[in-house]
Amino acid sequence: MNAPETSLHTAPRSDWTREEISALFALPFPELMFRAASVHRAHFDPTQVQISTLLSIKTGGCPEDCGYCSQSSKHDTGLKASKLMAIDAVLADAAKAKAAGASRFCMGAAWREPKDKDLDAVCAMVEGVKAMGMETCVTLGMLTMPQAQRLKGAGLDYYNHNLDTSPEYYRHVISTRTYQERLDTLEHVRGAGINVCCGGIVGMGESAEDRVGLVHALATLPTHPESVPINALVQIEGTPQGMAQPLDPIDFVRMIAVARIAMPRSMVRLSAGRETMSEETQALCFLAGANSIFYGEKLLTTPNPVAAEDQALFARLGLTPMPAGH
Ligand code: SAM
Ligand code: DTB
Ligand code: SF4
Repeated sequence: MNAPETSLHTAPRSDWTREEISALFALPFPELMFRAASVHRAHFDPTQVQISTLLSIKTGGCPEDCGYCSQSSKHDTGLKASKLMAIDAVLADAAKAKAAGASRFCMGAAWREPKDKDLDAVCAMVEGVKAMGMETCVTLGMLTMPQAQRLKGAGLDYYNHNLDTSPEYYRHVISTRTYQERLDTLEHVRGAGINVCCGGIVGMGESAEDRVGLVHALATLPTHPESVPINALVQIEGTPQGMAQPLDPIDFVRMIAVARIAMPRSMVRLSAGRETMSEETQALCFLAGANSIFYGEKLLTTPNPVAAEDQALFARLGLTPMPAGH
């Protein structure tokens, strides 16, 4: 089938078919890039990139078996598990991130789901970070509706919970939590009035059709996620995905471009994987419509480009950080 016309000023659609998404991936690269860049500038200033800093507030020892993850207790990755950080220590790190220029602070915990007692501390962290004038995001695993409502009450702006891959490929990557459970958590987050941050990972040995399936699953959610992180797999020794075939960088750029076209008003985040990505590939991702990155020398457990490197890249490309509140 031919790729659907790319309309610039219509409301975001949630009725995408797999065939339409597949036809976008199949476009000649210059045509795909032109369409993605046109959609991007119809909704955003293409020179602005939102910057978020990540902190792992509870590292390792996770009971889930996600095949890519350094923090699963099911894989022998040599990572040392630690308890939930103290509130003061988290706020001190948040202050450093703000001083370095981040407008959003994202806190991640290696839990299947938070215990209610843990949520007390996380709510205090959210309140503290918000009081500094930054947007807040947490990723804590599965969430019930009352838990989502508590986080909303603390002022949480975004909750990150990824679909990770297509519904078909999912069982090859994770066995301890179902796709439907992920969709249920997303519904609770949305129902509580928190912005949704939801995306996935590419480079896990999935087929081109699975990448179509992931974009389709995201773009047919009743409301598009406000933030869509596209992660390039960071290979972790000791995990089942540790030996996956690296992805062609052009295919990664295509993934960003198709996500941008399918979810025109969402922030598309060029997420994990930048440490080993060339600056030229990153530039193509920005041209394809990526307008958010993780900033600071560490993601959760793996390295990210240091701030000075990203500042130099922004200067080289004429990009500027997006102010908070977008
Ligand atoms: N435990 C929570 C959960 O899984 O919902 C939150 C933290 S988890 C590390 C957040 C997301 O990071 C995962 O869903 C996955 O998409 C991404 N991620 C984790 N390890 C990764 C890796 N090695 N490479 C790329 N992305 C990764
Ligand atoms: C997301 O989609 N990517 C971030 C964030 N959400 C929490 C995490 C990336 C983790 C990369 C591997 C690590 O550092 O452990
Ligand atoms: Fe646990 Fe999240 Fe890692 Fe899965 S991705 S093993 S849930 S920390």
